[in-house]
Amino acid sequence: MKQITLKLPVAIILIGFFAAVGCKPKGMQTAVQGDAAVKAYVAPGKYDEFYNFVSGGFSGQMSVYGLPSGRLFRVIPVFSVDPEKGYGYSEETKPMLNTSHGFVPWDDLHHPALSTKDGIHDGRWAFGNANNTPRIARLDLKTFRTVEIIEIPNSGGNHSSPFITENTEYVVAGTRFSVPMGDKVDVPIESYKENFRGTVSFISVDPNNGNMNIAFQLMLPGVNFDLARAGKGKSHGWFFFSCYNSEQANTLLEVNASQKDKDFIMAVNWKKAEEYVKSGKGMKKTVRYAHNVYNEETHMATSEIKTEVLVLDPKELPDMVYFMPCPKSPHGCDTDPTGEYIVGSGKLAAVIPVFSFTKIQAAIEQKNFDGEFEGIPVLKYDAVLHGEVQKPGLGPLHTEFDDKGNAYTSFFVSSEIVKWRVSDLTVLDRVPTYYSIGHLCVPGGPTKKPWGKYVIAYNKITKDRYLPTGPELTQSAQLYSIDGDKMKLLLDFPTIGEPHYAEAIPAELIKPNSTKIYKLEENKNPYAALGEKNARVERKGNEVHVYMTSIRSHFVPDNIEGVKVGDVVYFHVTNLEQDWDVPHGFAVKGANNAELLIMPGETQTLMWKPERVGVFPMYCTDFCSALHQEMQGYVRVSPAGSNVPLTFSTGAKKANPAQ
Ligand code: K7E
Ligand code: CUA
Repeated sequence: MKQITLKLPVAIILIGFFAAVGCKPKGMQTAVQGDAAVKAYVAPGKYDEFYNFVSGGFSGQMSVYGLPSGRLFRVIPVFSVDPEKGYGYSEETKPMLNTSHGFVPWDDLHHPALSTKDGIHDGRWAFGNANNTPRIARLDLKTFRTVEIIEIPNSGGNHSSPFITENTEYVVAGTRFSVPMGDKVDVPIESYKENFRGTVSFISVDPNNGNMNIAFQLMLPGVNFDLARAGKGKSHGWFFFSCYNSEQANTLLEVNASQKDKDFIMAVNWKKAEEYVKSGKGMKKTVRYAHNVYNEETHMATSEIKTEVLVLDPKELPDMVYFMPCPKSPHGCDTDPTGEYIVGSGKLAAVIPVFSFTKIQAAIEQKNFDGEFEGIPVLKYDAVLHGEVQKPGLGPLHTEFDDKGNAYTSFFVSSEIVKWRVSDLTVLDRVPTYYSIGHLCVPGGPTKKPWGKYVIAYNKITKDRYLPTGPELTQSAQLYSIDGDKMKLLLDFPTIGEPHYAEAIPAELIKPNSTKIYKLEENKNPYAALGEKNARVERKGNEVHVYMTSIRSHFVPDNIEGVKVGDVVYFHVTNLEQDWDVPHGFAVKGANNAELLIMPGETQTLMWKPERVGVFPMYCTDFCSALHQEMQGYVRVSPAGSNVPLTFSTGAKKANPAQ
């Protein structure tokens, strides 16, 4: 207890800084200057230059904005159910949210990662991490939909994720919480040092179809892995992870994990790991994790529970993992476009250390070690350091890069973005953010080819920037131009959920490939009604299957009788439209479920358990034509045991359109 009270001033100093500086930076400006409005203005009917994929944090979603306008285009449900789109509510999408813990309808998404080839954005996929129940999702950028989710076993929380290698060979997942693993999991929490372990997972991505598979995991000492970046260019084949809590504390981390002057950045030689895997090294461990895949032909997700993972132990397999000391609880860990420099951002550090890949290689070669940490060699700080950015600001978090050799680091405590030159570590410019920036994003910033032009701040606190909306204000981002020597604030725009990281990509890499419709002739959903003549209602015991079609502006069938209390009704609705941007919706009164939103050519299924007798309206929820409001029907529900016959019709009195 004595030790704890002695160290509390660290936290108090931070809170003090935050209150004094973080919330009210000096020189606060509410108005932008000069040509800012013109630079952020995208005229009505004109397209934006970039897509911005922004994580939703605790909303579990990813949202898509245009840049420079800040206009919101779409909210893509990833780990959270979304009644607007029926995601997680339709029978077809429920399996996407299955895990070894059962159906998990929510998560905390921090980091989007856009796929790359040769280290350059290729516009194929976006990946996102689930921080809470460890998972990685893959989104298809043709459809802007979540098409695959893989759970990460042996992980206590998936924060250091999903960062990708140069050719999207792997997405990685590092555990934030170390936890006991294997057979011995019922242990005292105080036995952290003996029993708790961390892992990082390398998940391979099939270059043809994107399918993910856990290739191998590294079993590591119990610490907290925070963030990561792949090497690229000359450092291709390596991966760098920041970690804090090298103190291995299990309580009051704000004090107990801030004791040491230095924590670590972990360097992993994943090509070496691949060699070990090829030569049959590593141990197969029994685990349980879900792998969920959405099939675009059946319009249906399937979930499979897998039971094995390959684990490599760097204590037994040398030359694969090294630690580098890094001042004070590093958060961001970012590699520059050349791959030579690795930037570690210690949240409590007064400098930003920049490591040199060439020096790391030399230090390894010369065994220039500073002892070991839990059996893993620690490289000498001075031997691997390119240099330190002096007096950059307070509370550095994350760094992105432009195409001119400059870095942009976010500072939470001093609430600013600081621009510095990578080669000589000179600070060049600083601008305030409103307020307390977390991540930042330069289009292409984490790639070998930054597109530059803007830096966007994703802020933690909004305070006085927007009209108040009760106790919680909107979350917010700010757009700055970086094409001149000085950064200039152009625009504030609100965001959905809490934005952590984001990536931006030129619109032209995505726009031409966007899916417009699903072709009806390719619809392999087993419950599809491909044409009105195939629409029908069938009873199987207490299940009633309605094979329904929708087209402007009616359903077939739209009158259904003979459903009974105690039945389970499945409305399989096929949207027969083959025009872009003509979804139909479907909803039934009193359903303990959401709506369906069915894209042209697609089939989706709503399950309904009618619990009372009556006639229940059903209708299309998406305003699809001048006669949208006429797009409606009725289901008659009779008492259990009633002998009202099962009939269905549209536009006729009890005539079956199929006959
Ligand atoms: Cu800095 Cu979760 Cu990437 Cu938020 S994390 S800021
Ligand atoms: Cu279909 Cu409104």
